[in-house]
Amino acid sequence: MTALFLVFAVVFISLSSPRICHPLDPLSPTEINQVKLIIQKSHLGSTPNLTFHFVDLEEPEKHDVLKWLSSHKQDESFPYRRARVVVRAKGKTHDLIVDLGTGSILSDQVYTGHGYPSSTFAEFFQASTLPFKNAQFQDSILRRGLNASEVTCLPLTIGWFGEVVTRRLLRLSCFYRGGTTNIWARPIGGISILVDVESMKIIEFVDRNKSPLPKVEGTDFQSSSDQRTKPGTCNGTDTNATINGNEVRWANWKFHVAFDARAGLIISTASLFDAGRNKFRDVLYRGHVSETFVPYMDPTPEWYYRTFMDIGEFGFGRSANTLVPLTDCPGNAMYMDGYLAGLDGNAQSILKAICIFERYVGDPAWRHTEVGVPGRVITTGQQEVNLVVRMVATVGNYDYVLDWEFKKSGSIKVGVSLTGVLEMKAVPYTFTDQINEDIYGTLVAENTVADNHDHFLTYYLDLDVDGVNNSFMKAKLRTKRVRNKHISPRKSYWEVVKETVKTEAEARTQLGLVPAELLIVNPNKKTQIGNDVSYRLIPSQPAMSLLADDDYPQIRAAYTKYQVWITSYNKSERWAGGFYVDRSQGDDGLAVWTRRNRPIVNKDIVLWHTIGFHHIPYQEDFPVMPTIHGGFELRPANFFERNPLLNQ
Ligand SMILES: *[C@@H]1O[C@H](CO)[C@@H](O)[C@H](O)[C@H]1NC(C)=O
Ligand SMILES: *[C@@H]1O[C@H](CO)[C@@H](O)[C@H](O)[C@H]1NC(C)=O
Ligand SMILES: *[C@@H]1O[C@H](CO)[C@@H](O)[C@H](O)[C@H]1NC(C)=O
Ligand SMILES: *[C@@H]1O[C@H](CO)[C@@H](O)[C@H](O)[C@H]1NC(C)=O
Ligand SMILES: *[C@@H]1O[C@H](CO)[C@@H](O)[C@H](O)[C@H]1NC(C)=O
Ligand SMILES: *[C@@H]1O[C@H](CO)[C@@H](O)[C@H](O)[C@H]1NC(C)=O
Ligand SMILES: [Cu+2]
Repeated sequence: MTALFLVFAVVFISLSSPRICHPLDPLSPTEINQVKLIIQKSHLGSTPNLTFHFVDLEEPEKHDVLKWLSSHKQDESFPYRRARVVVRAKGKTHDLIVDLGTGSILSDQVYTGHGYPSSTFAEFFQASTLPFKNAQFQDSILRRGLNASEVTCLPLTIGWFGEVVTRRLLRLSCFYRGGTTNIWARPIGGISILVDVESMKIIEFVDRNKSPLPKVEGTDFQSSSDQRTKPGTCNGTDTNATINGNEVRWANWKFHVAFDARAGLIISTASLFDAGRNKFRDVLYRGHVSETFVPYMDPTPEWYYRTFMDIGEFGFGRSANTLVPLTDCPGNAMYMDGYLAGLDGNAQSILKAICIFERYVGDPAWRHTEVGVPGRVITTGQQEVNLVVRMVATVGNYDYVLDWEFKKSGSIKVGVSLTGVLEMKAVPYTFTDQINEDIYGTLVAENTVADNHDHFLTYYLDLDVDGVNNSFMKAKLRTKRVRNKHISPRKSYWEVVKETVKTEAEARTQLGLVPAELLIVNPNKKTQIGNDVSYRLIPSQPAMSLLADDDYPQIRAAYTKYQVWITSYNKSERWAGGFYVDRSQGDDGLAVWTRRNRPIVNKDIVLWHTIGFHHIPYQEDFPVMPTIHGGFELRPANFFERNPLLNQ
């Protein structure tokens, strides 16, 4: 939820560019550096303290990509290559499109709407050092009898609470290491420091000293001995996947993997080989985490503002880790590096940012024992082997393990595992009986409360099921009474009532209220026996935001009131909580776009799905939390003529 300084783990590089093989390939280090040069040569080049907040591939037009991919002239390079760049110059946000082919700036717009681009990690770092030059802070630390050299302050984004005029601000929260590396477990209660990022100055210092520092005992979680087996078995040749640039082929799947500073992992142009038809068939044009929302359930002065939107305020890619073989990924994993731009626009790399491996699940993919054939017992089946694409984002205290798991059955299982350390606050209590006020969380250790909060991860899923034009269908299960007693002694059964959803407003769905299956259907394609070709969304536990609609964080993350939305495809509508999320006011994003209530029947449509966790902390989550898993499955539904596992 807050930025750690992974910038230290980042390697500065100047590599020559690999050949661009796919129009959705992420910007290479050479291209990132080229973007910087183009900006430097422009009118912005002379601006002092120019900072780069966003440098990303400007996604090419979808029809151009599809045309290029389907033409058999893929040795020809894609006609254009562009970057979207957001820089801050003289207190203004410039939103630019840069053409890499011609080295020119195609557009430069000063953004004047609400919200800001995320602060750079260098700014987070600078902000975190400010208290140590501040007399009031040093005084507060001294009065507590603490050693300032053992204090870590971390910057938190502060959301928006109705202010008419906003500034780029961060709030620092401080922790005492003093014998532990688990800083989160030793919050220094009462101190709150507001930083103006633009002037890089402390503009408010508050100390409401009241709670003792939680003790150090039991907070550490670093394993003393390295419990991993020795590396060396880590050799990608164990996986049957073929990786060519960013394109992966495995079993009947073909897809593209990209690393993105904002979204983290992006899966594009995923298609399935259909042995029956002897061709690849489209499934997913593009899928990634679009936004996250992590509001804490504590209205007190030091906590109320903790209503993080990690993708827009920090970035999953910028928070990506170098994966550790045999802890993060198994021994048969292959790895991909990730590239992004630093504050100065220079390319940086995150080595081993993505891993790809075959998972021997240990379960049958299907099986059957047949005893009905006279004289024989027939048992057949197949083991399940899947291909997993993974990255891990550590956004301050939390670690998100993000998986895309491809199955030979045609399913894509999207998984999120949460682990890491809870956000905690210091309290005077050492036993639950002493508590007679609202503590907004759980006493997880002596003098330590972990606050209640939510995690909502919203996925952008541009499904193109067997083609671009799709519809959204709800197959509702409805109880039917049997009227005719002469036909059947049964009184009831359920029937399926299929309903094609006509508009964006109707498509918003709160899961679990009505039994229904949700399908993305291609109304132009049928199986040989006449069923609609489709994919089905299988959600896991439904959770939606419980905040009041008029609460400021909820206004910013209004889309979390429904777990499913459908939009009519628009290339610029990708970020569910808007593009400029830091201090945003809810006037961009899914909830706003869909007010147009566009028709969605037999159109290029995008499915948005939110996975939610209401997190009531438990003692087992201290001092570090065992992973908890959530996710969903996209499963073929009358896509194939029969079980596709039998054709392989
Ligand atoms: C540029 O940054 C430096 C160091 O942060 C600061 O001293 C200087 O005033 C800044 N210049 C402008 C024009 O903002
Ligand atoms: C404060 O901590 C630093 C670094 O941890 C240590 O070197 C120093 O001796 C400590 N000072 C006191 C007064 O304990
Ligand atoms: C991985 O396996 C290949 C082929 O067996 C071998 O050439 C290579 O040296 C191995 N790499 C490592 C790091 O063990
Ligand atoms: C992987 O390849 C090996 C050797 O080519 C083969 O024996 C094995 O069955 C393959 N595994 C899967 C899951 O396809
Ligand atoms: C999709 O439908 C639109 C009309 O909504 C039509 O213009 C377009 O040609 C269709 N695209 C494909 C690939 O069928
Ligand atoms: C695409 O979406 C953006 C943002 O909602 C909007 O401004 C623009 O008009 C849309 N374009 C079309 C063609 O609908
Ligand atoms: Cu949590």
